[in-house]
Amino acid sequence: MTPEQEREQQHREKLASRLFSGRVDFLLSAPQLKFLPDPTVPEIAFCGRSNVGKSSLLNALTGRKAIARASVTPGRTQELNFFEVGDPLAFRLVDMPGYGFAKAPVKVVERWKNLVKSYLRGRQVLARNLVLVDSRHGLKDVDREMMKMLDEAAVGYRIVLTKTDKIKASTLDAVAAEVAEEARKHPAAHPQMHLTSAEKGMGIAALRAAVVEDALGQEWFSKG
Ligand SMILES: Nc1nc2c(ncn2[C@@H]2O[C@H](COP(=O)(O)OP(=O)(O)O)[C@@H](O)[C@H]2O)c(=O)[nH]1
Ligand SMILES: [Mg+2]
Repeated sequence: MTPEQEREQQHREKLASRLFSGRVDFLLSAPQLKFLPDPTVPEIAFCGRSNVGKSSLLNALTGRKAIARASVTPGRTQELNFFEVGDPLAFRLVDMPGYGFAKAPVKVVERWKNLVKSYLRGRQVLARNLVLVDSRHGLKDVDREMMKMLDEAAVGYRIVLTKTDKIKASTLDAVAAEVAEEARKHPAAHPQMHLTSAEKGMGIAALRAAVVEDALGQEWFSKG
């Protein structure tokens, strides 16, 4: 990045952080499509294997200690959880059910797939998906299956590596290169990957700016 681009990026991150530090509220949990909120604003959805760090990332992005967890009462983990950002409302974040949990009954997995597939295919306001991948493990088959589902639904997604504080920089570089290489073969994968740590804050400001850009467009940053 040139110094000029760096200043521009810092400006974008500052504006995005300001938006996230304003109103963020849990809206509702949708166990079925008929419970989705009216599609009045853009949506950014988050998905990943259970335990990948999805709740922690949502909390870090919004600067709240427990906004994501607040909705995860027992039985709520198989639903689409909606959060609203901005006053006036600017966009929504959608916490999708975690996948790849051990020993989930076939019926539960089927129900999850149907809900997620129809949401991905039918949701006009869905602007981008974030696919979270644990940086210690890299891509697993369930992640590949999710990426394929997104390719087929033609929903663009960014890959976000989580928990980067847990591994050595050299190992992280290797995993990131491997994941990026594989992502290049997926038509709907965004070329830019995000390396994050919800624990240490690494990559969080940049991801905020990316989420705001995906939801509201590049123009939003120059409206000041
Ligand atoms: N060291 C570290 N641990 C993390 C990070 N993000 C999540 N964790 C831990 O990983 C576990 C699962 O996180 P959680 O956000 O609940 O995952 P979820 O199931 O995907 O919502 C928890 O014990 C978190 O404290 C991170 O960035 N760094
Ligand atoms: Mg969670």
